[in-house]
Amino acid sequence: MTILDGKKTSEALKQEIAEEVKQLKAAGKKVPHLAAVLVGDNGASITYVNSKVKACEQVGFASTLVKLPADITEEALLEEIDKLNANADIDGYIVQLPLPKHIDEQKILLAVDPKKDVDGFHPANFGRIALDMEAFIPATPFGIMELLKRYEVPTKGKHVVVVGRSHIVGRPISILLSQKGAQGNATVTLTHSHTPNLADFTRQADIIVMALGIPEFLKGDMVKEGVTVIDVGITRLQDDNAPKGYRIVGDVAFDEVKNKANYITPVPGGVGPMTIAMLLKNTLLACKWRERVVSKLLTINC
Ligand code: BQF
Repeated sequence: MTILDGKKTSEALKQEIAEEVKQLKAAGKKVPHLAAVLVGDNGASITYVNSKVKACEQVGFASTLVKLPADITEEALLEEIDKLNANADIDGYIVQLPLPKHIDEQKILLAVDPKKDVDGFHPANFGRIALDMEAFIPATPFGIMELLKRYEVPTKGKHVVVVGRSHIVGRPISILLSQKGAQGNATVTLTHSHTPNLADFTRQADIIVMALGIPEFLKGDMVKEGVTVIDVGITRLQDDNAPKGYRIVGDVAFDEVKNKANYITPVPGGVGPMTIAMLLKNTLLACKWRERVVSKLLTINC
């Protein structure tokens, strides 16, 4: 059994990104600049945004945190989005989800310039992914693909069972794993809350991606010997003995499933840290792609 160590892998990735930033600087170019919009004071959201800003510092990116009150109107938030779209120094930005209930999330995500959409949540990016075009891939599925790549987990001809059809994880990862290419060429079954006898599917799977949000849902008797298990769950459970008053639990009963698994991601320290690293990767790409556009324009002007 091999643990797919997302913490270690994300550190290696960040090192590589930091190296590229040094080279950009040495060449007299601007460093990548990520902005994050945080609306309200949801505890988990604050934690996530803070780790993104910290990760920017680690690799030498510039970062901007736009903090907005929970009662901001949709109109005022859209104005902030417009400002970020127009700000030439910002290569990419994210709007931390979830947003307060009075705000239409879809409307906000549609307002993000797809070229700055480093979360890959704009329909233009989703469509481009589905059509095998260059695009921003949402950080969590992108991180899963990178983890599979670095550990050389075979996917070609394998049966992948994805559990959960969210726009951010389940849907996109099912597309990516079925695509042509090194980490693709899998046969993918996308399951969800209306799938009868889910265990009949998971027991057949060579690779299981759990993105359901139910703590320790996948038990030992629901998987076959030699399975690869990717756990995307991150439920916060109250734990008075833990330093923060809670502990993070995945969708997999790790201690049961690990005995049958060939490869398995832990929680914490699996997919989560990869998500942060791939957001940085997307921001670096945004910066490079913008550079490419600018140099094309210059060529025309000359
Ligand atoms: C780890 C997220 C649900 C809704 C909105 C490291 C993260 C999590 C876990 C993290 C997530 C989940 C993020 C670990 C960002 C992943 O060590 O296991 C990092 O920061 N994430 C988010 O920004 O918004 C979410 C999950």
